[in-house]
Amino acid sequence: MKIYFSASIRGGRDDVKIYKQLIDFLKQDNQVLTEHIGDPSLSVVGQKQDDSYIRDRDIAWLKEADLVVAETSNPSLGVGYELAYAEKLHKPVIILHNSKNGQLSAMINGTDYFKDIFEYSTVTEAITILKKKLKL
Ligand code: 6IA
Repeated sequence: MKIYFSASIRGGRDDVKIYKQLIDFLKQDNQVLTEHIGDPSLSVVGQKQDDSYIRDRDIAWLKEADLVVAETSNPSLGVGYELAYAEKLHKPVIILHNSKNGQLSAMINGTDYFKDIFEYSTVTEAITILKKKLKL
């Protein structure tokens, strides 16, 4: 299965280690199209002229994906945009939110389409949720 993993980049990289662990788990049995999100060396600054390339490439991957997994703990405009886009494309979506980081946006939590929203507090717990949802 092709998975689009969505998580904060310019919104802040404090949780990058968590993203990497979740991606490493998902990669065991799936193709993660956005593996770079777990790369700690991915810079949060970039050339503005690259942004339309990044956006169009990401949307192409989103269209190709069988499943979207979003880690929403660190608020990110890009993740919000991707979730809204995934809803429009009727893609299955799993949302993981670390309860330590405050409440999930009402615009995501209040969207009926998003049925699989899970709060977690440790990576092990998040992986257990993914295992259950992916029936591993
Ligand atoms: O607003 P954010 O930057 O936090 O948005 C993060 C989300 O948008 C992620 O789920 C990505 O799929 C997408 N995204 C945002 N920036 C990039 C990116 N930049 N490369 C790939 N996907 C991205 C490369 C680094 C750049 C800052 C120079």
